[in-house]
Amino acid sequence: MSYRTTRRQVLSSAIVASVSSARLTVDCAQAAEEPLSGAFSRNNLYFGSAVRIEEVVRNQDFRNLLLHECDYFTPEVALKWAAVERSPGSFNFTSMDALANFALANRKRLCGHTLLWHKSVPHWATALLFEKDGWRIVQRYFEAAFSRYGHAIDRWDVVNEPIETGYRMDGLRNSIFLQAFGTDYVARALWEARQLAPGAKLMINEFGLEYDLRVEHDRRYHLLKLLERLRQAGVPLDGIGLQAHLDLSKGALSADVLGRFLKEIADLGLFIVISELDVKEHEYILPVEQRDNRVADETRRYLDIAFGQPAVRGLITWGLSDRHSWLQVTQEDVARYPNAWKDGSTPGVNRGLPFDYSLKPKPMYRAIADSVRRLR
Ligand code: 9MR
Repeated sequence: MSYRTTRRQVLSSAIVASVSSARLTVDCAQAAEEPLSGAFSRNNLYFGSAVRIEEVVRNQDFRNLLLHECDYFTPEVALKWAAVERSPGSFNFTSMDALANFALANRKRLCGHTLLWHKSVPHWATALLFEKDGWRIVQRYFEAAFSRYGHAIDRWDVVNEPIETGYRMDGLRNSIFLQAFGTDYVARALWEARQLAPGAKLMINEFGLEYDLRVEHDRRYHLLKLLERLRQAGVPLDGIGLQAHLDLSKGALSADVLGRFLKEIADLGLFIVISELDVKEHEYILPVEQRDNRVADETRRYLDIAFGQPAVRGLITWGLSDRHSWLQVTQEDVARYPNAWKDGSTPGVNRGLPFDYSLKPKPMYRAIADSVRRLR
């Protein structure tokens, strides 16, 4: 697929070039059309990406690309508890400050990702959480985060990934938080956040909810039940982040199943953000063009369903370029093709983000742009 040829692209390239000098340094293949942020905002949506500020600082081209395409950033790591409070009561916000400054200076919005996540509890805290006033250390972290970024962050992932099937009847993850504080730790965290940030949007962020698989069906069911309980109890919850780590090994997406799930969330009065979109590939043996088309097709299928739900407010991809993706081609992926890459070549990186390793847009970029342009 060519990104250089259509009349609309040529026209919008001229417009883009006139609005921002920063944009002039963006590769012309990227600048060749209206940025995603523009297409999204015309539809009352936002587009953004997870970001590590260290990568922005190191790469001028990547910095320009982020500023060009996004109007929202999610800190990929910088705000997480284990990242900021390495020893009790001693906070290091250097990385998050740099990202917040970068966002504010460029008039971008920021997501508060993420406060309570079982995978990001500082080592020193694991025993302390079980002490009599163990909640106090959660409070201290919340207070530090909200007092520092309350002015810059309008939407917080207060609880991340609270659902896990196969262990408890209520589908709640048997996390350190549940063990230390009981099942109402989710509500408690949301109340705590509301007190510290009366005007912010408070969210739960969850993964594994996309496919027509038994386990994902159960995850959807348990998440909806949790949301229902929270709403009935009047707990301050405004929205849901659906991570959308798509996976080409998981079978077909069902418009029926996914559409109904999104509607049930919306019917509870909650808004939805597609919060961590990317695509894990499966058939690394195919020619690159076909791999990219498969990623793009899956993206298009998912977004066409998601954007059919008016409660969806925005889309964040989990990184913008394959250069910075958390998704790896694993040894198991390679082992599935014993006769491939015998010449010493490799499948390279997973190609599940809108821009490739050298920051050239891929068909996935086009799929995102098309999905939003087809909208309301
Ligand atoms: O992509 C993130 C990776 O770089 C970090 O090492 C990891 C631990 O902080 O978190 C990853 O991001 C996760 C996100 O915060 C929550 N959903 C799953 C993401 C991928 O693991």
